[in-house]
Order: sequence, then C-alpha cells, then structure tokens
Amino acid sequence: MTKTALITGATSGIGEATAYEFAKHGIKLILCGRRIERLNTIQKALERLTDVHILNFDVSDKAATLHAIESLPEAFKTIDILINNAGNAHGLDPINEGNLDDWDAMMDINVKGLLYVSKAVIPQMTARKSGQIINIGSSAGKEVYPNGNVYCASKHAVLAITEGMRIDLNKYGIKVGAVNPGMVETEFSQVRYKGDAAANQVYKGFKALQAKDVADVIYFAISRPPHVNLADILMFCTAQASSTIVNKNL
Ligand code: NDP
Ligand code: 8X3
Repeated sequence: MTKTALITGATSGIGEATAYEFAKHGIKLILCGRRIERLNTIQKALERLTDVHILNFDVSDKAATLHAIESLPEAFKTIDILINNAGNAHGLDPINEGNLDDWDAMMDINVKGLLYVSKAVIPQMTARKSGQIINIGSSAGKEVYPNGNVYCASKHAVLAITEGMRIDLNKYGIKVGAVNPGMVETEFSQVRYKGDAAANQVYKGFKALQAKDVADVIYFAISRPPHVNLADILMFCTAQASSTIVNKNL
C-alpha cells in the first residue's frame, strides 16, 4: 500500500531532497515549511510523481503546528513516516557572547518544534501500532565544537529525544531512529551566518555532503524490511573526520 510521509523543513536542503527522493518512489507527501512560495513550487514539481499536500507553518508555534496537522484532509490524515528535519544553527559565537534570540530560535525550532510535530503525529501511530520516525540530528549531537555550544546542545537533545522515543514507542512497534550528518552544503550556513559572506567559505576547498547524499540514506532507512530499524546513523563526507577535522587536500 502507498505510504504517506510528513517532512518538516521541506523547502530547502535535506528536507527538499528527501521530498524528491520519496516522490521518485511513489510515497505520498505532506511537505511543511514557512516559505509558502517554495512549497508551491516543490508541490508543482512533484505532483507528476505522487500526491502532495503542503502545510505552511512555523514549527516553533505550538498552536499553529498542532492546528496544521489536525487540519490535514482525509486523504493525507494517515501518516506512516515522519521526518523531523526542520532546524538550523543560528549564530556561531562563544558562549559568553551568545545572542539570546539565537539561543531561543535553536531551542524553540530544533528541540521544541520537533516535539510539537511529534506530539501531533505520534498518537495515530500508537493507535495503529505502526509507523516510523526519523529525526535529523547532527554530528553536532555527538560532539561539541568551539562556538557551537547551544546548537550542539540542541542536537544532543534531538538524540536524547530520539532514544526516548524509541524506548517508549517500542511496545507499539514504531521504528525510531536518527540520521546525523556532518557538513552538508545547503542553506544551513546562510542561516547560521545570517547572510554574511563567511557563509560562502564554509564548503570551500573540499567536497561536502550534498543534500541528496543524506536523502539517499533517509530513503534507505525507511525502505528496510519491517523487522529492521536503523537506530542511529552518523555520516560525514570523506574529507571530514570530526566536527573540527576537515582535510582540504583531498
Ligand atoms: P536548510 O537551511 O537548507 O533547511 C532548513 C529547513 O528547515 C528549511 O526547509 C526551513 O524552511 C526549515 N525551517 C527552519 N526553521 C523553521 C521553522 N521555524 N519552522 C518550520 N520550518 C523551519 O538546512 P539543512 O537542510 O542543512 O537542515 C536540515 C536539518 O539538517 C536541520 O535540522 C539541520 O540542523 C540538520 N543538519 C544540517 C547539517 C548541514 O551541515 N547542513 C549537518 C547536520 C544536520 P522554512 O525556512 O521555509 O521554514
Ligand atoms: C551541522 C554540523 O558541524 O556544520 O549540524 O555545525 S556543523
């Protein structure tokens, strides 16, 4: 039977690439994001491959998130796969110089937003005793790097939440796992550096992961047989060994 996936942060980068990958395999899509014009464009592009519904909301707005998911039309109400991907880093400052608005944004979006979306989707999965949730963590959820402080904390939280979900939802037969990439060339650094030219230097001199590389792994994880759950995947480009070690001579 055709499965339905809800992908947050589907307007760019990893989420958008995952939408394309899933559409290629005929998975019905609920695509979420704040930038409505991008959602419209992606919907138009993918509708020749699969059924697509778009939801335009900010995951850090609790009421808007719960309302958007409650208001799904009948044909999209049953969500088999949840990809909690929406998120970003905001700023890259030492902790003593950190910006409170950046800290709020990272905790509100990366952590609380993921929880709000999950809260709206999980009850139907427990009722059906089936479903799969993939949270997009980060290598920053496994180690802390200079000036990464609060972003790293938000991604460590994503990994703790993933583990907690897997434990608590185990009795319902729901698969839960995390995909944790290192550096991926998306709009991520544009957001982190707030449009500053520094963003253009981040992926210079080596071949970073591309959004499609991560989407391939996400599709692999959701296409395993029913008895197989990929619990925790850490992936880097070949040039990257850890958050701070990148070989620019490859
Ligand atoms: P992008 O900036 O390209 O994509 C971020 C996505 O998140 C966009 O679709 C954006 O949509 C959405 N988003 C951001 N804030 C909100 C919000 N408040 N409400 C709803 N949607 C939101 O970056 P990536 O594709 O790289 O990032 C995707 C995920 O991957 C993030 O969780 C990030 O932390 C993680 N990651 C990224 C890495 C990288 O190096 N790029 C490495 C490891 C993990 P819109 O603006 O339309 O709302
Ligand atoms: C993003 C990984 O190291 O570019 O989650 O901040 S990093």
